[in-house]
Amino acid sequence: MNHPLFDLHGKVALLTGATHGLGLAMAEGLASAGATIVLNGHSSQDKLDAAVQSLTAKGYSAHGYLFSVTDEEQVEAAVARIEAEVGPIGVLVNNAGLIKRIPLLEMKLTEWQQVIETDLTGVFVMSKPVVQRMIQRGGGKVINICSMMSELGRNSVGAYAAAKGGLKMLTRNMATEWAKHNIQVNGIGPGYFATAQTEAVRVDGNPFNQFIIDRTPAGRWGDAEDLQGAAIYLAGAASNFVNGQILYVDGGLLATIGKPHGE
Ligand code: GCO
Repeated sequence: MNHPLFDLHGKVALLTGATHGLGLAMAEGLASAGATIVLNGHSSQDKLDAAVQSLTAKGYSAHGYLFSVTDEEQVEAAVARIEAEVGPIGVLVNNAGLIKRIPLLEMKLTEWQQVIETDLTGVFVMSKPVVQRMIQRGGGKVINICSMMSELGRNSVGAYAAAKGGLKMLTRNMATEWAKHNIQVNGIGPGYFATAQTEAVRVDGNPFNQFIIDRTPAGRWGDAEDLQGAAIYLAGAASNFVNGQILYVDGGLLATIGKPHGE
């Protein structure tokens, strides 16, 4: 039996963009603490079904809904369906996001807009109908997935950094406006994790791979499971007086200026 402060039995958790990677790993973490899981995908029903199956095969309660977090009508319809078919959403994890590694001067406006629309505006669109219902029920939890780029810049990820920096402040403003309704809004800021999103920069021989290992005091890339504890903490009663915080799970990266290679 889980400690009551970390027990999620009876809660429905919706995670966006969670058919793979960190989103699916966080979903499994929340499921292991007792939550009923609702996964969102935006394009592939097959990927969504496979993700749901990966959880139900382990005995967890999981459901899948295909919609785009950037489409207000799809979001509102999906929230109504989820609450009718699964139950009231007690935990919302805004994880859906994309990255385009293009230097700013080479980036097209449409590419910029796509990143901002999904990674920042999508959180606003997704949260409104869910939080309106949470207020009616007396409370809830919202967890926004931020990034190292919420705090730091890096060549070629300017749009992503602008979105994730904005998401840090959106998290604080959501917390400011909704805490009085017993809704705790916080963020998780993953460091550099070994996922499909970072596969391109982790390949052997890519200098960025060693750079990150040197730049991270823990001396390794994160594993998706490393995020599960933070998700359970922010989804449960243990964080009922925590508002507007970004919990960085980064192996110490933000704590240091780094060290010379080999030190
Ligand atoms: C990059 C990486 C990062 C990580 C993550 C760090 O290209 O720098 O993809 O953006 O994915 O966001 O927190």
